[in-house]
Amino acid sequence: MAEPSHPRPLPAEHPLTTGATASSSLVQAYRGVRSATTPVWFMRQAGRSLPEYRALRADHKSMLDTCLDPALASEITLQPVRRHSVDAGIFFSDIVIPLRLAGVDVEIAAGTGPVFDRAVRTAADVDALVGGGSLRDDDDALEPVREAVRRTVAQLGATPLIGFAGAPFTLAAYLVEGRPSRDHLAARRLMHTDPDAWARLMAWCADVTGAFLRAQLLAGASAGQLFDSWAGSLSRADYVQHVAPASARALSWARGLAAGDGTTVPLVHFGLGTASFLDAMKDAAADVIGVDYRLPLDEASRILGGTVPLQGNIDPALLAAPWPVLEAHTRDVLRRGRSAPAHVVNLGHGVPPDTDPDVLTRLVALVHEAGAE
Ligand code: 1CP
Repeated sequence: MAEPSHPRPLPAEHPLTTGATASSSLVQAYRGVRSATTPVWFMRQAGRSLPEYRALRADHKSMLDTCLDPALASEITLQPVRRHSVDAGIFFSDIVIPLRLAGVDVEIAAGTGPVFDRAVRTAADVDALVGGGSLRDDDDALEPVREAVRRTVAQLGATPLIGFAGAPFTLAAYLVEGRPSRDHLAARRLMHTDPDAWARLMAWCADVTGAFLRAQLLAGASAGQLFDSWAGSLSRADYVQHVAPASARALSWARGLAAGDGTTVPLVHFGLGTASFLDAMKDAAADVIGVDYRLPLDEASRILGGTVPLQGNIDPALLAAPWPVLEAHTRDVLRRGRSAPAHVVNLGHGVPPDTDPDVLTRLVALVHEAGAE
C-alpha cells in the first residue's frame, strides 16, 4: 500500500512551537528523555468514573453529539486533568467520529458501543462506502473537533493534550461486523475471502482516521495515539501483511508535523494482546509503544530491543484491589518500566466505569512521588 507523505509545519501558535508543552514530562518521555517525575495519564480518564462527567451527560445528548459539541468535549477533556493532576489530557471523542463525519450512519449504543445502520460485508459494500465520501483534515466537517481542541489547549497551558484515532483494523472490525464482536470474525473473513476489497477498505479507513488525527494535531494536540484495540485477534502474519501497511498509512498523516526547532509530534501505537507483533507495530512509524496489562514492560522492552519509550501498563482490575496491592503492582510497573529509555505510566486498558475516582487521584500522587525517589 502506498504510504503518502504530507509534512507541513505546525502552526506558530501550536504549543509545541511556542514551547508551552515541549519540556513537559510527557512530551520528553515520548521523545525518550526521563524527567524528575514519571508522567502518568489514564486511558478513558474522562467518562463514566467521574460524577462531574455523569452530571454533564444528564442532558441525554447522544454520545457522538456530545463529542461534536466543542464546549462539552472540551470541558469533559479537562475534568480528569483538574481532578487527578494527570500529566496529559486525552481528547474526549471516539474512534468512530471520523466515520460519522465521512457520512457513515453510526451511533454509540449505551452499554454496547458503536452500532452501524448497515454492515460492510462484501466488495460491493466496500465500494459503496469508499464511493460515498471520505474526510480530509481541512474539511469543514472537522471544525467542531478543531474548535474543541483549540479551547482545550487554551485551558491546559503547559499540560499537553493527546489527540487520538482508531487504527484501520479496529475501525474495520466494527464496520464489517456492524457492531462490537468478540473475535472480529467477519472482518478477518473478508481479509481472506476478498483481499482486494479488504485493502480498499483499509486504505479508506487509514485516510479517514488519519485526517481526524491530523486535524487534532494541527489544532494544538502535542502528541497522537493510534488505538488498535482489537488487533490482538490477528496472527502475526495477518497483521504484517493485511493490517500494518494501513496503520502506517494512517500514521503517515500525523508523521513529520514539525515545530520550528525541527522536533516533531510524538506518536504512540497501542493494541491489546499484540505481544507477538509489537515490533511490527513499532515499525508502522510509531515513536512509542503502548503496552497492555498482559505483557510485563521489561519483556516488551526486550522485544523492542530496549530502544523504544513505553507507555503502560497497570492492570485495570487492580484499581478495585486493596491499596497495598495496587501500590505494590504500581511500583513493580515502574521498576519494569526502567528497562525502557523512558516510561509513561498508564493502565493496560481503559478505566472501568465503576472505578472510585479517588483511587486514580491517589495513584497519580504515588507515581509522582515514586519517580522522584
Ligand atoms: O456513553 C458513554 O459514556 C459511552 C462510553 C464511551 C466513552 C466515554 C464510548 C463508547 N467512547 C468514549 C470516549 C472515548 N473512546 C475516548 C475518550 C475518553 C478518554 O479516554 O478519556 C477514547 C480514547 C475512546 C477510544 C475508543 N472507542 C476505543 C479505543 C480505546 C479502547 O478502549 O480500547 C474503542 C475500541 C472505542 C469504541 C467504543 N466506543 C464506546 C465503547 C463502549 C467502545 C468499545 C465497544 C467494544 O467493546 O467494542
